[in-house]
Amino acid sequence: MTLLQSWRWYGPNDPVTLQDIKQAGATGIVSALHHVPHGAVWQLEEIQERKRIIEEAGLTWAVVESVPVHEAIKTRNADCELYLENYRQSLRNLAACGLKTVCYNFMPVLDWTRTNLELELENGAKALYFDWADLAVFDLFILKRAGAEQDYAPAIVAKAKERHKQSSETDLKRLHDIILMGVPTEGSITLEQLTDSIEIYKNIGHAGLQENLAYFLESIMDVCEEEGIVMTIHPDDPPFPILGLPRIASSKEDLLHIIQRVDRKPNGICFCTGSLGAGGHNNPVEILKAVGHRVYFAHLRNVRKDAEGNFFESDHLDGDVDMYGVMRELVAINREREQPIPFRPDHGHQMLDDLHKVTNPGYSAIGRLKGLAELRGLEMGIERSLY
Ligand code: CS2
Ligand code: MN
Repeated sequence: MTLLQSWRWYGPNDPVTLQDIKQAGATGIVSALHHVPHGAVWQLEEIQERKRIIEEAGLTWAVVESVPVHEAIKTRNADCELYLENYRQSLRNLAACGLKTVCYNFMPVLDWTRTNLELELENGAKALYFDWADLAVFDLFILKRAGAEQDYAPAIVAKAKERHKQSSETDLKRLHDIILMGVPTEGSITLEQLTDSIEIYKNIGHAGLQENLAYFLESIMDVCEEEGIVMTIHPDDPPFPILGLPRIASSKEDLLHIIQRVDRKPNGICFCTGSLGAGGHNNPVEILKAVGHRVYFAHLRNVRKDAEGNFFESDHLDGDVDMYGVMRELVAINREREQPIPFRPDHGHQMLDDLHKVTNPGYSAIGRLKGLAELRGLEMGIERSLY
């Protein structure tokens, strides 16, 4: 049994069609009802409708990514119980439609963060990029967060000041928009909202956020067990604290803590090599060996870091992540499973014809097609030579 080759599809508005995905060779669809406001119950009819569209194209809806966890749950505020009940109801409705693998994240306020969505590579393709000095420009001069300077190395602060001097209004606006950008169709947040959230999370802190995650998991595990659902937490991206916000899913220790703190089978992990691999403290192969028994979904992509810790998303088989090592381990884990583990190429470069199209950052077709093709070949090579 091979891994399940999957592909994220944003729904009927995604410029990449289900037909395109079939040509790319994926059979599992990773999708979500992005139009449903965060925290609202996913209605049965809506789930059925999305499922129907996917199946009519001859594909299967393999993973729900994501059922977003409302900020009320992450911060455990007064509305928490209401949103937990909504979450449980969404899970029940998904299970009623046969959808049993769910991805989510527990990153405060922002999902993944980059500072440039079109870093031009030597070959002309474009990649997503994270740069510390640019983040510092945002933090110090756009967000103007109190005490921000202390969170950066002096050399980065100096660089940021210099860069800020040379930035035009347009440059700063672009940086502002990129950092505050949300998942396509789910919308962005404002600077004011971000500032308010930073204050709230300052009081919660690292340990508090860990507790809030444990509370969330404990509140949904019975439903998951009853319905046969597995939850997979997506690691923090990037895997270190930014903008003064706490991070609790950034390392091997964090992931072990999560699965041990609520030690029940549905409490699983979405193993994202690109997110984990962006941290110098992480060795993805080692992490997979430690937590593999709870990995029910994988995101495979690569990153290349420089000495300062800036990183860009590199080709799937070429970067700091030992993709051969990861795939070898994943294939071994998959062989012990009854259901194949779904994986998707996560992001890809914007390249070839896609350079002339409007695409979702990281989610253009051709770059992911290339990534998927390489990963599929790698898997087959491992299968044929080792087993
Ligand atoms: C995704 C995340 O594009 C990506 O990097 O892996 O947006 C992911 O869907 C969420 O963090 C999971 O909740
Ligand atoms: Mn990912």
